[in-house]
Amino acid sequence: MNKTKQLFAGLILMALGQESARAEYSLNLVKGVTKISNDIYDLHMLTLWICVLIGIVVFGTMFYSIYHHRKDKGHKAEQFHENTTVEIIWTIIPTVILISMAIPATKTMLELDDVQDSDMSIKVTGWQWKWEYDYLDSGIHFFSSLDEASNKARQLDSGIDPRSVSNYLLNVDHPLVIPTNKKIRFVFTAADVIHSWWVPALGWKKDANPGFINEAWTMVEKPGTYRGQCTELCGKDHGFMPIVVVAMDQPDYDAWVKKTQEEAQKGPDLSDQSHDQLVAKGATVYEKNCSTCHLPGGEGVPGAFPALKGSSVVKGDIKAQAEIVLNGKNAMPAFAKMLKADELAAVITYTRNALGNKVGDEIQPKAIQEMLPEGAGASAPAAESSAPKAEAQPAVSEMTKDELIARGKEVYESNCVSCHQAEGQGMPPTFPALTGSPVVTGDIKAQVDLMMNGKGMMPAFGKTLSATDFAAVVTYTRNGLGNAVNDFIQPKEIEAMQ
Ligand code: HEC
Ligand code: HEC
Ligand SMILES: [Cu+2]
Repeated sequence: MNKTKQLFAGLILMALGQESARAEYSLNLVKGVTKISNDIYDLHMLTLWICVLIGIVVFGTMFYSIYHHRKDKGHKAEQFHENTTVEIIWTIIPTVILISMAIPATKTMLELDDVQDSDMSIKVTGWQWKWEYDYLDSGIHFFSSLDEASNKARQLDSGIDPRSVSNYLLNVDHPLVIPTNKKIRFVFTAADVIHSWWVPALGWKKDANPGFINEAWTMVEKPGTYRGQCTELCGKDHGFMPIVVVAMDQPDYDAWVKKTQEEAQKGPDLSDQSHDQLVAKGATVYEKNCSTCHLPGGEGVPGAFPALKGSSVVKGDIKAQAEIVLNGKNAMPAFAKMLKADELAAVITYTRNALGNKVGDEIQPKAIQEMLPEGAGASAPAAESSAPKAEAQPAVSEMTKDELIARGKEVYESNCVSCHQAEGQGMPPTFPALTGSPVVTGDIKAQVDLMMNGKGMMPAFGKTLSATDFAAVVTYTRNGLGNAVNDFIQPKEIEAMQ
């Protein structure tokens, strides 16, 4: 009964165009905060008014004729066919109307698709169930998930009233921060299933498909916080990966970039922790990252997500379990890149000593750090991940081709896969394939040059990789990933060029 009353109240408020305290019942599209979103709004209004006008004219004529020319007044139906004048009029008028709508619509569509001359690019990757943002220019990289308050409240029988949570299901832990008045190009892809990135205030929505790149752009004029959601329909959990965009004026944005880069440099806390500390911290990490699939109590979803409660993997060798959590397995995502070493150690320890399990052991962040591929773990930009390596190897020494290839594979996996993909197949047309690439199979100096200085969206690696890593990855791309050029370059030669 109460529900019905609320519904009626909502409908009445909606009809009156009033805002209720709880939600906005506005009838029209939102205007948004970009030129494009305003253009789209204007286009919508133009078309709406044209339709209203047509409706009034057509129905007006109809009702007028029906009333004034009715039979009891003595009118007789006119019998005419193939009246050329009438046919010409009813062809020309709709054509003119259609053209008058098509011209502004085409203009807006072209503008919507024009990602050229952007000031910066952000790669957006959809994951089950979070978003990953890669700032291709500054190297900033992080994951953005549902905020903790919403996540707690949304659990079945949580006992928390969602109305007591501000921005329920529309808030995240790390928002996407962008500068105002800059043309920002987005490239969209996904790591698992199809997602869809939608912030109404920006005026558009884009699908994020695995193995495929979509593009869009925005330029926000006013600083502010703009909220949106994943609008993919397949699977309820897309409803729990909201999007928050924070637009800041350039000085504030610059300060944010600096702060974020400094934080990333700090890396994970690798100090040893007590068993109880790890378990306590692991509970939070588990709730945020694992409970969607394995469920809060660890009972899993039979047939889809195995139970961790009593799992032979969780009760077995701790290293083997860490291997699965770090590198993933089938539908289980790889967490090596998403969580820091201390968080990984905590959540692994937690699964073994909670959720009905009592193994009694723990793993320390240091042990996890050793298992991570270099450069993964901390959401550190590529620059930081390779810096310590350069220190560990002050003098560049001669290496054999095989040594270079082996090392190059590691460097490739932590610095290049996100764009050129695991097998070097790339994501054409945005990220070229390295397998069979004319650059990789051509002159080695030209390849080194391109990688030193970057090109378009290809970052410059001259300063971010050590001479050894640089030589190794060049050698690897030419002799791995399906290429067999059979040459190599020594770190010394790279050093001379850096
Ligand atoms: C998107 C869903 C999903 C999320 C999120 C997820 N897992 Fe899994 N997990 C799976 C699936 C599916 C498997 C089964 C993999 C297989 O064997 O094919 C699995 C397997 C496991 C296993 C091995 C269990 C066994 O008995 O085989 C462990 C341990 C595990 N996950 C831990 C975690 C931890 C810890 C987290 C959070 C950091 C996590 N998972 C997050 C889907 C998920
Ligand atoms: C942020 C995404 C990104 C990353 C990371 C990246 N690249 Fe690229 N790469 C590109 C793009 C985009 C191009 C195309 C540049 C152009 O021609 O405008 C490219 C081009 C290249 C080319 C020339 C290929 C051709 O056929 O034109 C080579 C070689 C290359 N990259 C190697 C690497 C190596 C090795 C790494 C890792 C050390 C790497 N890239 C990391 C985006 C990336
Ligand atoms: Cu989604």
